[in-house]
This record gives sequence, structure tokens and C-alpha cells, in this order.
Amino acid sequence: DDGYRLWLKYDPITDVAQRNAYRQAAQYIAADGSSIVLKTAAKELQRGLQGLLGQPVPVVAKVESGSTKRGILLIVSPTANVSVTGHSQDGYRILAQGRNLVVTGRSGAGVLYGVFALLRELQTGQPVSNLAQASSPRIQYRLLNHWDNPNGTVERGYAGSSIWKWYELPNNLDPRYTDYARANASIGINGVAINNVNASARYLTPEYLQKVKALAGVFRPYGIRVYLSVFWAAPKVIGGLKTSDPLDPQVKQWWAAKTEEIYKVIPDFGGFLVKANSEGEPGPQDYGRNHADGANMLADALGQHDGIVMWRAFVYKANSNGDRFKEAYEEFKPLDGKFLPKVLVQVKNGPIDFQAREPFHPLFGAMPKTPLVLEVQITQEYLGFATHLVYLAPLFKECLDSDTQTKGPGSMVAKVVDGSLDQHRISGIAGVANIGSDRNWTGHPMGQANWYAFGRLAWDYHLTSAAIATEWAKMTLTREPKAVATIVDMMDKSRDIYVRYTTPLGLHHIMGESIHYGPQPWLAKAGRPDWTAVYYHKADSLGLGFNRTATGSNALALYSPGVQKQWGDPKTCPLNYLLWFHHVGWKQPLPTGRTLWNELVTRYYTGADSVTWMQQRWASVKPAVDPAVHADVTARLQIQRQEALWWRDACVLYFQTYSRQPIPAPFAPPTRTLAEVKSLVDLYQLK
Ligand code: BDP
Repeated sequence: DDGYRLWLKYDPITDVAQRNAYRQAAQYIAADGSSIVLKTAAKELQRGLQGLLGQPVPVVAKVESGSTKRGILLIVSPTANVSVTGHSQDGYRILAQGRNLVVTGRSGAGVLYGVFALLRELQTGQPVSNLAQASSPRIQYRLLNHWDNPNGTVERGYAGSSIWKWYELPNNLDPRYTDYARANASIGINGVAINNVNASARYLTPEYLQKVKALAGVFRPYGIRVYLSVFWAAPKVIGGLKTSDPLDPQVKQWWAAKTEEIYKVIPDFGGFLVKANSEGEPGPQDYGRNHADGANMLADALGQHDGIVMWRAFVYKANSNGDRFKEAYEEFKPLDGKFLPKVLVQVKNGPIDFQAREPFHPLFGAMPKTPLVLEVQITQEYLGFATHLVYLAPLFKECLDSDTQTKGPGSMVAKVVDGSLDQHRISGIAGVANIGSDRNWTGHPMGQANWYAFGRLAWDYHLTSAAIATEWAKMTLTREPKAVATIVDMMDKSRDIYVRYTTPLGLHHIMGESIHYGPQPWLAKAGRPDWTAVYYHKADSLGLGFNRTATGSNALALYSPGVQKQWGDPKTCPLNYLLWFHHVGWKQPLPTGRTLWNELVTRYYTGADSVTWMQQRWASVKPAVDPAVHADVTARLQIQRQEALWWRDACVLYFQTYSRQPIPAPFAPPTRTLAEVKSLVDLYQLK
């Protein structure tokens, strides 16, 4: 198995009784309607059923009168009773009706999602009597963000190059585009921003818009809309204007005309994603304007078109002498209420930058007048590239389930994001894609689960990480119950294991400079102080951690009083966030009964040893998993083990130069020196 088919394998069901029961129930498909997405639904159902049942299943327009056959009816109806909560346009219901099964929704897309839900039930072995269900997504815009560049590279991509072949488009449509759309639709993703947020102006040229149009044409039958990341200075770079000032009439006019042009080419264009005045990108602040001025100008340009602006809050001013943690909040919080209705502000899950564990971003709950998009990173920039097995659903959920307490207990980030907390009309979630040209899409075969989990949680954040992992493993790897349980257990623990051997107890941003690979806690000089490691861990002879309480940077004050109270006291602050908020003495006893130093070392050692545990667990499922996939994961786990030891040794040896404490029993001190580990990191920094 080369992994190309992802979770949409549709291999014949081997359980004969089950297959026969499904065969009985699915003798034909009736799809009545002209919507192009409904046609896709029928085609996908046919493809799935024919694979799973090993027999042809015809698609007909209408139920033949007098027929005694049992079929599956796909029905679009504006009054379909889809579900009580969520976005009913995308919702579906599966129900038994007489001898038939009906999949219904208020749109073709709803039916398509229902079809994939039905196929999922068959793939995971649910009895025919148990298929009835209804569901609607809680979040309206469910997007992948590709950080793909026009030259085919992918920023922070670890699975080959970009899947978009710009030099072949629009004439040559790689079949992979369709398979990509199928995979996305199967998990409810309904939009893709196809280019890097560090954007090129090229995409807005007439030539490239033709290429984008070709992709949009492939995605449309799957209910997926295309979005573009825009380069703020485009009016200057390709428009010949002298300025990109959002309040300049010519600039406004340029964007309005450009937007018209886009909608002529792509009538269902989704809108714009913007990274402005961040990490060297141009933006409205270059002209003394603020983010709202910029975002609103684009919202105006969208006019009556059904599009949105997703304006990123990932900003941190140059030469900040305080705490990067606070900067996005300080810039955006005062703008709450100043954005036009089509603007959503896109906020990363945590305040720094996609670290292995971050407290939730303080902007969640702090901008009640603005719809906020939650942005998570599916590509594992800070979580082991494509060599570490890290299942990310627990990370995504940790953020979604965090209680901001801004409107009293129960004000979860999820409720901010789905708009229910502040009654917003629009809502969105975005995942930075981990997809590339590798045959198996994600490099690490288990990386597929992160793409899958993002979509499933975007649809329904109430699903548990384990439930999602179980679905995915059954569809992708094996149906053997013991193997499924073993794999799900490994997956569910993998993120905590990764945190233990890289950044336990709330350490953050101590990875290799620029490439963000491997450990470099000693990094003290970089382009900016807040790109170093020492800025964040603040190790000294007394202790470790960033004091963000009132006696330190006071970033804690950005949270609601209940959160401040809990996190502000080192005794009640969860250990997972301890060093995010406190500078803790090396000999300070922790609730675990160990001192900070001993706890730190224990976590690094047990974390690295847990990778060996994962290797053993994975070895035990060998008979149940495809040999090629098994061998691939086995090899990557070997790398993971080596790199876990690298992280462990680098960090304990380096921090030991401050703690001046021995490695506690029963752990054996590293057999290499700090200098040796440092040189290993230098290797990756060589030009
Ligand atoms: C950082 C990445 C950088 C991205 C940036 C962003 O290292 O490549 O451009 O995020 O989100 O984590 O804009």
C-alpha cells in the first residue's frame, strides 16, 4: 500500500455476513436533482460501495416505481431535517424510509457530506440497522491553508513539494487535484487558501487567475471554494501604483477592480487571507494605518460578492522590549468593533507560534465584536517534521476545550470560534496543511491522521481524539480490533510524549534556529531577541521559566480573572503551563513530589523512553498492517527515538549548566558532552 488512497480505500469488506447485509441494502443509488455537488455525491457513493461490496451499484435518476429492490436515495430538500445545531446548509441526515435508506441535506454539499458519513459507517463496520444519524457542522468556514509558493516549494512543508503544478496549469489538470478535493470533502473541508501567507503578487495577475480558475473548477463539484493569500503591496508591484495605502482612493479602486476581475473568472471565489505587517511582510502600518483600515478596505472591495477577508493576527512588532506573548493582543484588542462584517480575524491557537504546547491565545474571548478564526498548524513545523509520530487531535482539542471564562465558566475557545458565545453570523477555522507531492501526501504515513482529525474537529469539536483516531485507523490501517486499540492508544499519547522529550513543563521556543529542527536551548543571538531560545526559557542560577505574572511581564493580565487566578499561582498553575508563566527555582518542590530539576529530567528521560514504548507497540501490530506502511512507520520511529535522545541530552546537559544538579537516579547521565550535542545542531545550520 503506497498510502495514496488515504482513508478512502474502499477495499472489499471481508466479513461475509456484513458484506451481504450491505449488498442487500444498497442495490442501487437514486439521485434526483441537477446540482453538480449532488452528482458528485452519487458518484462518490457508487465508487465507495462498488469497492466495499465488490459488485456494481447503478446510479439512477429516480426510484423505479414498483421496484422491490432496496436502494440509497440522495435527496436535496430545502426543508431537510438535518440537525438542531450548526450550519444547516451543510448538514445531513441519514434515515431508513421503507425499504430504502435516504441521505438528505439542504444542499448538494449536505448530501455529499452525508454520503461520506455513510461510507465511513460502512468502512468502520456499523450494522445496517444502526446507520441513522444527523449532523451539521458547528463552524461555517472550514479551511486548509497551504503555505505553497509559486516555485513549487512549500514553506514548512515536509512531504515533498507543492501539489500545485503552476507551470502546467491551467491546461494540464493533475488527477491528484481531484483526489485532494475528494479527501477534503470527505472530512467536511469546504475551502482552501492555495498559496503561502508570505504571498507572491503573482497569483493576482490575469495569467495566474486562469490557473486558479482551473483548480477552482476541480474543487467546485466537491463543495470546496478557493481563497487566495494576498501580498499587501500588490497595487505597487503589479498595479503600477506608487502606494499601497489602504485609504488611498487609487489603491481602493485597484483592489475593487481586481476583486471584480477575480469574480468574473471565479464566480464562487471565497475571499482573501492576509498576513500583513508581520515578519517583514508589507501592510497598512507602512502608511500609518491600522489592521482594521486594511481589512475593511478589502471587505469593501468584495462589495456584494459572497466572500470574506481573513486577516491574520500573527503580528509582533520589531524590537519589542517586553514580551512577544502580548503583542498581537495589544495590537488587535483595541480594534474590536472596528472591523466590517465580512472580516474575520485569524488567530493562532497560542500566543507565540504553534509550539508543542501553548496556553490558548488571550485574544480568544477578548474580541467579542469580531468573529475569530482559529488557526492551527497541521504541518509539524515544531512537532517533529515528518519523522515524529505525533497525533495532533489532542493539541487541537486542548485549545478548543480551553475555558476563556470571559463570559463566565463555560466560555470555551470552541464557542468563541463557532460564534455561539457572541452570536456571530460567520465563523471559521483554518489548518495549515501538511500535504505535499509525496505519494502518500503527508510524508509520515501517520501524518494523514492529522489532516483527517483537523477536518473532523472543524466539523464537530465534540468528537474525542480517540474516536477520531479509531475511525481513521480502521479506514486507513486495519480493522483488527486489538491492533486498532493499540494504534489508537499510541496515537492518543503521542503528543504528550513529544512534549515530554522536547519542551516539558511549559518550556517553549527552544528549537533550532530558523529551520526549527532539533533542540537549540542555548541560542542567544538571532535576528531578533524573540527569535532566540534564552528569551523564552530564562534559565539562570536560580531557576527556569518566563515570569509572566504581575512581577514579570504581566502577560497573565490579558486573561480573564478566573484564568489569571489559576495560572498566576505556581501552586495551582497546571504543570503543563508552569514555565510559560513562572520562573521556578531549581530546587522548588512540585506537586509530583520532585523538585523542578528532578521533574524536568524525569520528563525528558521518560519521554524519550516512551518512544521505545511506541516502537514496541507498533512492532506488535505488524501482522495487522500493510507491510510497506508498517516498515515506513518503523523506520520513522527509529529516527524519532534518535531525535528524542538528542533533545533529551541537549536539554538536560544545557540546563544542568544552570541548575548545577546531578541527573537524578535511576537515570544514567548522557554519555555525550554538551559540546558534542551542540555540534550536532550546528550541522543543520550549515549553509
Ligand atoms: C511561523 C513560520 C513561518 C510562517 C509564520 C506565519 O516559521 O514560516 O510564515 O509562522 O504563520 O511559525 O506567518
